[in-house]
Amino acid sequence: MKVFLISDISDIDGLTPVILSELAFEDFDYHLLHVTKLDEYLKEKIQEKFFDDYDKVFLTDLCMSREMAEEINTLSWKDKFQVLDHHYRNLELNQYSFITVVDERNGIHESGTSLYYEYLLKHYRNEFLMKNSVSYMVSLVRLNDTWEWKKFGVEEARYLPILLGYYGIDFYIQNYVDFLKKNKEFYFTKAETILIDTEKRRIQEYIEEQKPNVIFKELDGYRVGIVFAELYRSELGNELAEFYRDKVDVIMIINLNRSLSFRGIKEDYDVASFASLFKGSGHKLAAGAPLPDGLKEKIVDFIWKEVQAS
Ligand SMILES: [Mn+2]
Repeated sequence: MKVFLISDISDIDGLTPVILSELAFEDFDYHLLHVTKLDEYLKEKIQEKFFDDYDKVFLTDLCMSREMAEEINTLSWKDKFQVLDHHYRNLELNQYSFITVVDERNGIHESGTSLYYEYLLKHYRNEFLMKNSVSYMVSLVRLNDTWEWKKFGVEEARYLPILLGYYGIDFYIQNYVDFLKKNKEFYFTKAETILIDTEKRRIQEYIEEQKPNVIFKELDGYRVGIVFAELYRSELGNELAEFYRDKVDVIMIINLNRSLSFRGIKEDYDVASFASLFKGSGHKLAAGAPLPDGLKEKIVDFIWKEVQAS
């Protein structure tokens, strides 16, 4: 069986399905992308008949638009696709046979990785997938992605994104494929523990540095705290939302090289619906959106004008 995986490039929840696929399948290829690029990518690849080479195409931690799903639904081979997603705004797409979206089940929030792992265990169970090391890593990813680690006090769930930051995507994947094949139990090595401790200190310093830089605004009934940052968006967003709890309902992080991120900690404020004002989407407490077109050029123009006026 030849398998193709399309998954979200932006965090460990999107990357871990690649690792799991390496454990589950012998003949396997993948492509990582940002969800905003997914429709375009699918359209192109369907036109090229790219998927003809594959028996199964998984999409994890992301979902196509309704229009795209509608288009795929007309294909005779649509059930070659299997979407496993947990973004609750896509729940209504469950009507399609090839889409499964689960946000919460029995009080537990799912993640792309946990849904994919469950699917693999059900259909492609093997000795690798059944290892404790694998199921433990999957649980860390889920706790991290849903931010439930805070509730359960599982500090270790913070560590995988830290290592991803150090290793980069390709090495992170290869490292954990090898590790999980070799080890029955999951653990962080001595060297990794040193990296993690150092990084934890740096994250805390970075957050402290950003606290006084927050710009306060209001939009659509939301009180917004805005910061410019490129690093540690989840840690930063959550901690700032906590720190400014009385002043803001949502934290907006502007990463000029990537995207807008939104983080909240209040159940009554839907961060994903706030993100939709910026053509974004996500979860109730964590969401993202693309940068406005031409933003960098506008910033440069603004700086130029200031200089010329002076
Ligand atoms: Mn996710």
